[in-house]
Amino acid sequence: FYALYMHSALARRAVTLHPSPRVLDANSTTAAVSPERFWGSYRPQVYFGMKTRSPRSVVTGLMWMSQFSDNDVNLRHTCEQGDGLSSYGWLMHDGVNFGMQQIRDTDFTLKTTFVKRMGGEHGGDWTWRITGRQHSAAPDAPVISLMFYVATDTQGSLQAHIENRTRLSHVTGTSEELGDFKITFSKPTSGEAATNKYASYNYLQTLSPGLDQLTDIVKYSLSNRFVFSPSTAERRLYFAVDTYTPPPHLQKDNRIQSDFVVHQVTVQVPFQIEVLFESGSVHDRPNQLMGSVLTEELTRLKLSYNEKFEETFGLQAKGFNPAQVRFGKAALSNMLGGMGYFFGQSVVQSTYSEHPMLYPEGTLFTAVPSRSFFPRGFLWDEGFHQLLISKWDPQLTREAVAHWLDLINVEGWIPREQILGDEALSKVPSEFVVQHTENANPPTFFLVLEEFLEQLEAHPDAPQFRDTLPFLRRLYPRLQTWFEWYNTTQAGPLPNSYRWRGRDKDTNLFLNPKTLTSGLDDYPRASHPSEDERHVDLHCWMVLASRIMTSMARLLGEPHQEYERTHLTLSNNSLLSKLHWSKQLYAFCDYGNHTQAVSLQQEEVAVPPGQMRHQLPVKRLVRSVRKAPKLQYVNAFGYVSLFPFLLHVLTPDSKKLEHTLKDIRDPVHLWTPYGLRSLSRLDPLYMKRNTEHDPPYWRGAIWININYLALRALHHYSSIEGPYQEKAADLYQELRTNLINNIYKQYHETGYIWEQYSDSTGQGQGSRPFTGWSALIVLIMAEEY
Ligand code: 6A9
Repeated sequence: FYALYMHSALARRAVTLHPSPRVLDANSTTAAVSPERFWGSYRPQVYFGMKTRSPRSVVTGLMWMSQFSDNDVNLRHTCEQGDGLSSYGWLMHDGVNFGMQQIRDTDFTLKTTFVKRMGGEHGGDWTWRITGRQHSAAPDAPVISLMFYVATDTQGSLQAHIENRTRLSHVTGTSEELGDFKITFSKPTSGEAATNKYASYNYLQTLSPGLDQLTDIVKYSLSNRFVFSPSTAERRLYFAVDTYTPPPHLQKDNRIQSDFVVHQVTVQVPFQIEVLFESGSVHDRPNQLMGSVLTEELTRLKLSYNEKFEETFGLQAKGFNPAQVRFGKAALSNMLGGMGYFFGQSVVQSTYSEHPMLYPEGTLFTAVPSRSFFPRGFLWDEGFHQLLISKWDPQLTREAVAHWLDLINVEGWIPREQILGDEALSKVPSEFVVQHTENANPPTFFLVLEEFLEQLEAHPDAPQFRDTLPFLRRLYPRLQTWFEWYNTTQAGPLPNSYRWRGRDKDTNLFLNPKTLTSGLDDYPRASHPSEDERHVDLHCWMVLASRIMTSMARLLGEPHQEYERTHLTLSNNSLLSKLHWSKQLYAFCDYGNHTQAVSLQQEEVAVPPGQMRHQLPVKRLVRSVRKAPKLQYVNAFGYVSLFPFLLHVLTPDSKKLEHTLKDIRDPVHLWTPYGLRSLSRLDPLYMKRNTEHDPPYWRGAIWININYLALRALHHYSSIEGPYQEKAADLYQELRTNLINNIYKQYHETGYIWEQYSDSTGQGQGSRPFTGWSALIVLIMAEEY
C-alpha cells in the first residue's frame, strides 16, 4: 500500500506546477495591462489570421481558393506544404504594430497586411488590407474567392449583418476580453483609390465544435450552384459557402458549439480589399483606419521599421545589397510573425503512473520552428529563437521565456514539445503527443540569459533593459529547480558525467536508436543504449548552465558558491578529456556500450499460419550486429564532438581546440562550401537511413543552429588571446560567407528558408518555411553573437 501511495504521490508531482510565484502576473497579457500586444498574428499555423493573447480568444482569419481552375477545390487555410505555394511569408513584421506578408499561389500573388491602432480599453482597432494581382502571363486574370471569417471559441457571440441578401457587410460581436466590437468588410476595388469592381458575395453563418474544424466546415458547405457574371464575360458557375450540415462523423462532436461566420468575396485580380476591426470602447476615433489613412500609416510604420532594422542589425552599413537586406528583414519578420499564443494541456507520462495524465492548463507565448510542419513550441528551439528576438525586442523575449518557465513543474521539468489546444493537437500524429517526464532537451534558455546578462552589463541604464533585472529575480527560483532537475535526473554513470534519458528502446529496429531528447535525433550515439553511457554535448550544456547560474546568483546577491563549484569542476578541461576525449578518434565523443559493426538487413518476416494466405512473405529491414558491443568511445565525428568548442568550454590554449579547428576545416569531415555538415563523411553512419521509413536527418545535413554556435565560438576564440586566435578568425570569415551566400541563394531560388541544407549541393531540404533557428542567419549577417 505504501509503495502504491508513494507512486501516486510522485505521479501527481509530475503534473503539479512549481510553487514559486509565477513570472507572469495573472493578467499580464490582458488588454488592460498590455494593450499594444493584445491583438496579433498569433496564429502562425494559418496563412493569415489574428487573435488576442487570451485563452479562448475570438479568432479571425482568411481562407481562399481560385475559381475555374483545373484543380477542383483548392482551399487554402492552414499552412500546408502540400498546397505547394511557391512562397509565402512576412516581408515585414515588427512583432507589435504591423505586418506585411506576400503569398505566391499558382498564378496570382496575395499581399496580406495588418495594421493596429491603439485606443479604448480592449486592445484597440486593426485593419487588414488584402491585395491580389496576377503574376503569370495567362490571358485570363484569375478569379479568386476570399473567405474572411470570425469564430468564437466557447465564449462570446457573433451576429452577421447582411445586405442585398448575400453580402455580409459587417459582423458585430461581443466577448469576455473584447467587449463589443464590429468587423466591417469593405467592397473590393481594383487598386488604391479606385472604384468598386464586380464581385459576387456569399456568406455562411453556423456553429463549430472547435477551431480545428473550421476548414472542414467551409469545405463541406461548398456548392457550385452560384453564378459569376461580370458584364464583360460569360456567366460561369463557381463554388461558394452555402449551407452546412455536419457530416455523420462530426455530428457526434459534443464540444460546446461556437459561432462561426464566413464572408466570401469572389473577384477577379487585380483587387484590393480592406477589413476593419473596431473596438466598441473607442469613442474618439479621429477617422477610420482605411484607404488613404491606412496607406499613410503604413508608410510611417515601414519607414520606422526600416530604420530600426538598420539601427539594430546594420546590414546596409556592412555592405549588404538591398536584396540581401530584404532577405534579412524577411527572416526576422517570419520569426516574429511566427509567434503564437497557445492555450491547453500537455499529455504527460511519468514513470510513476500507468497511464498518461493531463498537465495543468497553461498558456504559451512562443515562436515556432515552422508554420507549416511544426506550428507549436519546442523547448530547445525557443532558446535559439529568442537569441534573435531579444536583439529586436527584449520585452518579447522576456514574455516568451516567462511563459515557458511558468510551465515548469515542481520537479523542475518542462515538457519539450508543447502541443496545446485542439488546433495544435490536430497537427500531431498520436505517437508524438505524449511527453515523458524523464526526458530533457538542451537548456538553450541559458544562452538567452547570457544575452540578458551581457545587455545589462553593457547598457545598465538603457530603458529597454530596465525590466530585465526584476524579471531575472522572478525567474530565479524556477531556474534553480530547472538546473537541479538536469543535474540530478540526467546524471551519468561516473561523477560529473551526464546522460540523456529517453533514447529509443528497441535496438532491433533502428540502425542506431535515436536520442530525440538531445535535439539531435538520429545523430549516432552508443549502438546499445545503456546506463553506462555518457554524452559530451549534455556535459557541455551543463558547463554553460552552471556558468550562467553562477553569474545570475552573483548578480542577484544569492548564494553562488555551489554553482561556481559545479562550474569549476565541469569546465575543467582535464576532466572533460578524461570523460570524453577518444585517443583513437582524436576528438571528443560519447562513451557507452557500442559497436560500429551494425547494418540494416532485409529480413523475411514469417506470416503467422492461418493469416493472409495469399500474401507474400513480408520483408522488412532489421538491424544486424556483426560484432558484440562493448564499453568504449563512440568514435563518431560530427556536431557532438564540437560541443566543447561550441559552448566555449575549451581553454583558448588547448591543443584540442587546434584539432577541432583542423577537423572542422577538413572537407572529408565537416567542411562544405555551404556550412558545416553534421556528421563526418568518413563516419559509417554518414547519410545512412535509420529505418526503411526514416531517412538520415542529423547524419550529414547542414543545420543552422549549430552553425550559428560554431560562428559564435569562432568569433569568441578569435577575440581572446591564444595561439589559435588567427586560425579562428580565418575560419570565421570563411564559414560566415559560405552560410550567408548559400541560404540567401536558396531563398532567392526557392522562395523559402529551410529546415536544413544539403551538404553536397547546398539545397534547402526538410520542412519549409522553417524560420525558426534558420532565421539566425540575420544575426550571422549582423555579426551579433
Ligand atoms: C513530427 C510531424 C505534420 C526535429 O524543430 C523542432 C524539432 C527540433 O527540436 C529537433 O531538434 N525538429 C529536430 O531534430 C522537428 C520535430 C518535429 C516532430 C514532430 C510530427 C507532423 O506532421
